[in-house]
Amino acid sequence: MALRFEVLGRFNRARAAQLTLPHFECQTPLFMPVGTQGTIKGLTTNQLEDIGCQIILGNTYHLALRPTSELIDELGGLHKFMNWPRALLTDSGGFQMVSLLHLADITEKGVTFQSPVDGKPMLLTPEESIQIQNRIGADIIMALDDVVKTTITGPRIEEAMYRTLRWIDRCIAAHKRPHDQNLFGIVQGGLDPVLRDICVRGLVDRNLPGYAIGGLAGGEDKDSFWRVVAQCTAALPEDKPRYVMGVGYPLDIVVCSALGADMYDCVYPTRTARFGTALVPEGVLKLKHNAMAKDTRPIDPTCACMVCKNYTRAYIHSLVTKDAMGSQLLSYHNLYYMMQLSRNLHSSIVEGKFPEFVCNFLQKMFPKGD
Ligand code: PRF
Ligand code: ZN
Repeated sequence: MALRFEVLGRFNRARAAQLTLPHFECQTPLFMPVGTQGTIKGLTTNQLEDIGCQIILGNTYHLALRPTSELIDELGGLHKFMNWPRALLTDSGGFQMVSLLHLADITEKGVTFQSPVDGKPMLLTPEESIQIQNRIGADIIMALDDVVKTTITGPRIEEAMYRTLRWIDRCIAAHKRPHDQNLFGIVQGGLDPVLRDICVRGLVDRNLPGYAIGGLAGGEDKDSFWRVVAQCTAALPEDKPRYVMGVGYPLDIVVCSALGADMYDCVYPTRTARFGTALVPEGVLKLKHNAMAKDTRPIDPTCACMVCKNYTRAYIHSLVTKDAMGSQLLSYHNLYYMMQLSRNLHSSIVEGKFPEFVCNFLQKMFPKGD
């Protein structure tokens, strides 16, 4: 195994840990920003280090198409290519194809899709996904899974779960760098507790270095979402990291951490920034709003980030949708907010103050108690 996971503190099911990866020693719970073409839109890797970012996600699907995994490999791997010295995680690519290209078709062989470059049909097999991720060289690589929307029901959910279990063995067999890359399995099974249970047991039997909970954050209600996370975290090993994929909103991260999850990724903080929205303790602040035009306060007067120390709401309002600097400044602030949230979760658990932290967080976000 190419990782070490040491729990430093607990509060009921919540845990704070040190996750040691080949390129970085991380503190959990942690949030991972999502990049596309080897970049987090609008931020330099130095800025990402400054805000305390520990792991970033590279998108296998985008990188495999352009500049291609062969080229990244030839140039010494993605860390070197994008000048990111800390940890990297790549997703297997299947989920991105299914969610981005509605043309994707899944069979036992793999995921078939039309190349957005030349329109030719292409097949991504579990073996190929791992080979591509081995070339990219991230600290954590993800198994190819069969993902279905949680909002659909019926036999397709069961088929996808069993296929995900069959594919994990093909992924394990294809993995050539277990000494310096950690292959995580992904729990599927929709909202069905029986299917989730079978999947968790199957993956735990494979003794992988870490586990992800997939197939969520796709439009299901919060109650079902939290129920599945609670069930999976309770059944996954205590001494391995647990990653909830595609999550998300600050509130969801706090709840999932209380349920014993450790890692998260989502495009939300950077995507919402590009639409002019800032994350603040009260919820969100819409910088496009006319009320911002003469507001000389920072985005969040309690935020210590570079943007809040230097710029006014009025200035950012004037840039939003007119100049790339508007979304760059907002992305910087939003990711700083997510990193601060991760740090606060970690330290409050270590210091035995997790309930106080959660109460305080909820009180600011829902002052009227709703
Ligand atoms: N599987 C993979 N990537 C993902 C997900 C998944 O289930 C999700 C959750 N919908 C986000 N990203 N491979
Ligand atoms: Zn700020």
